[in-house]
Amino acid sequence: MSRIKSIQARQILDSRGNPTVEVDIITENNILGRASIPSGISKGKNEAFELRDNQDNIFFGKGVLKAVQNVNDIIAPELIGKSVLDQIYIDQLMLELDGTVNKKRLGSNAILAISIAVARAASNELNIPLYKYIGGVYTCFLPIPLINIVNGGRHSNTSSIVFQEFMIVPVKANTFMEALQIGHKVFYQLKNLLNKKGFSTNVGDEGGFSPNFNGIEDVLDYILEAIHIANYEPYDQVAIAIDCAASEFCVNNQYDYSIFEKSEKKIKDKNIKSREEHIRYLSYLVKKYPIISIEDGMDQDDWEGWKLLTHEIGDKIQLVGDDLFVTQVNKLNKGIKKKVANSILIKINQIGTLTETIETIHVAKKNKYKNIISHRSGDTEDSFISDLAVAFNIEQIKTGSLCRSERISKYNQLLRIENTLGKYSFYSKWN
Ligand code: 2PG
Ligand code: MG
Repeated sequence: MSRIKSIQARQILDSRGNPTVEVDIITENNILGRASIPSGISKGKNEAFELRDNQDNIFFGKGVLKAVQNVNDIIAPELIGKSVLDQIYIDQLMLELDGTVNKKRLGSNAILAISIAVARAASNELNIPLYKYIGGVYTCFLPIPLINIVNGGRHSNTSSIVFQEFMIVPVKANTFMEALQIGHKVFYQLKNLLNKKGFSTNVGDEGGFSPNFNGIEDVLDYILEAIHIANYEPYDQVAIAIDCAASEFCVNNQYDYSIFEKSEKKIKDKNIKSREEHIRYLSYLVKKYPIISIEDGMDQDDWEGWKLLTHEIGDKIQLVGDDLFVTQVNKLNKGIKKKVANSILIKINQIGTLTETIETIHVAKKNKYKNIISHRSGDTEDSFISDLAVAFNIEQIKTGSLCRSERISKYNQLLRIENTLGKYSFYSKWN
């Protein structure tokens, strides 16, 4: 029953137009499970290996035909006839087939596409919504969205802002729909404000605005003003979250705030902060603005800095490890032991199978680290992460701004889930 009849991988394009892997799994009952894989640009160095063709003249080397071939020629023959209900077994089989620590042989993009397609095929076979198939009958919480509103760092080539993401957090809403409506109001008030000042309102990779702001505090001032104009109480109703993506601007243990500076007058040395100065600046920002979450405040290798930062503000706000933990149990365990950060960003393609992702989520929960489910800056219309968030009653999701269809597809899936759960759905509380 529910056995795999065929597996077909193909190359499709992600939101940046770069190739990515899509997999179709068809069961003997002719039920389809389809999945496509996202791709980051500010990657942690310990992420699972994303296999690319590296042929310069085709898609600038970003083709994924090798990964597609690995699915069709190596993995598929092993999985035909296996039941899509045996998720853990199938994931384990693929890990053994790969045989490397970081999925270098077959590619995490090949393995993950199958892993997710198997889950989807199983939920379709059983005719149970995906979130319920994965999480069980008591799944009922809709996550708080960390809504991207300004893009900087590597996600924009028009802004010189060194921090990668500025997000708004509708902490007090009754429903997920209301949370989006609050976010929408602030997003468009910010757009109006920027328009009035003659700034561009073009958007970056994750859909946030990215004009050439005059520094980090300038961005935060604009966001705060937009929250005020929208008539919300900063902090109590709408708070701010930041992803510094500090690994992208840490050079020789120092934090270079001018690394993305586009103007001629770049005075490099003036903008380089020592680890301590950088931490002091972050805690100053937390005092001045309604910031409740900072992701990757420190570089992925700066464990000492992470310790200091956690000591400084870890009891006041959420400190999220992204590049630091790369969704991997061993890295998270190291963090728990060293008492660094208090939350973890969960990105399925940093680890590469559904089973391993869920293991990491459980370890975090057990140790009272918050989980935040996340998209990637290059993403597709696949909304799997929305179901994943609800499946484990995870309180937060980060999936971009309120524009660009690859971001909206995640919000729309959450709206569908909220709508189907009806009175049995609950919007998560910030705590
Ligand atoms: C991040 C992610 C997603 P990327 O740093 O958190 O927002 O960016 O996918 O480019 O790694
Ligand atoms: Mg990040």
